[in-house]
Amino acid sequence: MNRTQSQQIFARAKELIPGGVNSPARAFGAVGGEPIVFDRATGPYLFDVDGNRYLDYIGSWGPMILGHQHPAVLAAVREAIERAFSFGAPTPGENQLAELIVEAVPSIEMVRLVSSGTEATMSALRLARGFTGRDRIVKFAGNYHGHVDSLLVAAGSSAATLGVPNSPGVTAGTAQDTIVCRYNDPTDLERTFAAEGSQIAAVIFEPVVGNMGCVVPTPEFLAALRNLTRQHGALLICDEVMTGFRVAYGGAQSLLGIEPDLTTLGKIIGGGMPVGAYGGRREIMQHILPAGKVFQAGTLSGNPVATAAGIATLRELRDRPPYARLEELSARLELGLVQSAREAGIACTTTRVGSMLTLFFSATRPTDWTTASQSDTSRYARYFWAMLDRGIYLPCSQYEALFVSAAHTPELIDETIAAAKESFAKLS
Ligand code: KE4
Repeated sequence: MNRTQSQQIFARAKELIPGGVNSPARAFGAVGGEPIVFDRATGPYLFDVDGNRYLDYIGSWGPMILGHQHPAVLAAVREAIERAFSFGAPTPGENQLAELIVEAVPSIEMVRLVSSGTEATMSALRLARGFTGRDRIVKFAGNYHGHVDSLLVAAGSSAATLGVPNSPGVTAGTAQDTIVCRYNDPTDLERTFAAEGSQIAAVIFEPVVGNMGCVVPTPEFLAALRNLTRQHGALLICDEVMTGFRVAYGGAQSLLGIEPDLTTLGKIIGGGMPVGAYGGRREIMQHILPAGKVFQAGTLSGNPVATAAGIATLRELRDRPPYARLEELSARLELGLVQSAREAGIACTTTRVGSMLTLFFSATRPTDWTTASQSDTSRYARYFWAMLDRGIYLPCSQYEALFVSAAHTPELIDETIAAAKESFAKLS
């Protein structure tokens, strides 16, 4: 494929923007080479600045569940722009989006809109600390919740469960209030609560992990999360930024039967525009300024153009649910990938929940970061490029999930499987 324009634009980008990207996930760091510069998108397709077409399995890292340029979303945004870009004041759309979220997710009685998933998780943690008066938070290795200082923390030394910064600029003082536990390990969580329970404000977790590749929780782990937090007076924060409205209209919590105290959302609720949200029990949310004393604010929170895209997207998902079709398409893709890898003699496993799927280059299905990080990332990189050269745009890291959209078709899934067969043949 000719990517001359892309290379020229990206060369200039690297002079203007750190790493040439406005988010490191896009930089192709895990697969090598240079990212592609895109020009436009429609349905399941992306088109780069050189006119090459790709079948999109990233969907802007999750938001584009309906596919690109869905007519209803496009019309809603066009109509909103004609009225105003932004007021910095209440608008009817904020109520409409809040209503849709509250109706879809029973554990959310009240919700605050923000402009990104990071803002949502950052605010939820501050609220949990303000509500409980406690300092400690618990997260899990392999879970990503945005670039919040207190969550950019790696597991501490084996002796201490307290975290250590995993980014320059995060202070030791911040990291020491974060405890990093092992995902799917109830005993580790029990041990942590036994030692620190009275100081823990909240536990935040991905209900279906997307950020170490797709990893699912065990029933025992889910029970430990809910029981231990309730027993020790800590809040359970379910980070559904990726899974919200993705794996089901009610999010992963509706599939897993877990009732968190707070939920964070993003991605799909903006339909591709910048929207995040955090919400939960009314008695907790009422602590947020100006109803309560926990400060949180945002110039473009609830922006009318962004909320218009989110409202149109959620209404489409509510009124014409695509989830059964997404399940069929995604199961077809998963089966095809597994069979193709097996025929090529390549050790792979898959984990899938609805239209969220990861093909791990590993003989064992990961259950936590320790097992996920044993995947053959260099083989994944070669697979990524072999597929890209066949017009299939996959996540540029083994530790991400791919997403099938409602704009995909069985024929396009079969094209993807055919490309995978050719790609696996090049790997073995
Ligand atoms: P944003 O701030 O990027 O909108 O959301 C942060 C976030 C929070 N929680 C979960 C579970 C998330 O997956 C994310 C962001 N996901 C990454 C992809 N795995 C976004 C891609 C990027 O960082 O550019």
